[in-house]
Amino acid sequence: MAHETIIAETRGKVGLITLNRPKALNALNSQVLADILDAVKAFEADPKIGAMVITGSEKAFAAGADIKEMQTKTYVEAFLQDFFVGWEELTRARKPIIAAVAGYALGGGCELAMMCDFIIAADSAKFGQPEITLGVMPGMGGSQRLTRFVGKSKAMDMVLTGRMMDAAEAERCGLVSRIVPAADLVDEALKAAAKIADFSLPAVMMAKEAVNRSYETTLAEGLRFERRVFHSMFALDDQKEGMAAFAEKRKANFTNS
Ligand code: CO8
Repeated sequence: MAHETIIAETRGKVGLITLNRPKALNALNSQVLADILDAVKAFEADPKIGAMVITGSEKAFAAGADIKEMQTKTYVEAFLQDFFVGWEELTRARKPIIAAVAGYALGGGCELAMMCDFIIAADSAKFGQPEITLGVMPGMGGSQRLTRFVGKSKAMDMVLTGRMMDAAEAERCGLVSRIVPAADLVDEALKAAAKIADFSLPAVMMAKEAVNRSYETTLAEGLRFERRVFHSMFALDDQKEGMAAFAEKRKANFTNS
């Protein structure tokens, strides 16, 4: 898959997307959006792919939405284009996506990472929502998703002061799932994605859907949803295989059926 602003490649059962605008610290412009959506769509449609990883460079996962692209926009243009709405499409991906973050994940970069299913951070990672320093506020989900990840007090602190948070603080407050040495970041993220991709794809997709549901509904509704989905899993060959493999003390051979 050839793209202008990303490199999309497969590593076994994993689709790897590397942001590739080094001169702009991977700032997210409309071409990056189009390229990422195109690659994700292709990986979603590829039955050999079970999970994806989105990463950037050692210096920057992404330093935000492209300030130079938005600088001269008028209100009417932003409104009519429903500026940034396209990124929501990424959250509709049904296969898991891991964000592997080294260096700066600022503004839209932090928001892109939060749109993924979980974040693995290099010890060099720095997260922030510095939009306030530009005279605006987060526009790709930061005011909502960051608050759900880290709670109101820390989200207010980040959004209102524009300060950055290092990897240790991000792990402490639940923004990232784990920290790894910067040199191992992509390998560790690929390892995690490969592990997911070896499980039953329908079970993985249902589990992702159920966890995401917890963001959108009450506990009682979420629990009902979980139970229904759990019951439906007994229709999967992979449930029979997974439990038989446990009983027979052997490795399961999932067939995604
Ligand atoms: N957009 C465009 N270009 C960028 C961006 C960006 N977000 N970030 C960095 N660049 C460019 C720089 O302009 C520079 O280009 P050039 O060499 O042509 O001048 C190049 O990348 C390298 O950057 P620096 O020289 O600044 O590198 P440093 O190592 O000195 O600094 C920083 C790194 C601290 C990351 C610094 O680049 C920085 O502060 N970047 C901006 C961070 C930021 O403010 N991000 C938030 C952007 S706004 C956003 O994401 C959502 C906005 C929501 C608005 C809603 C409207 C509807």
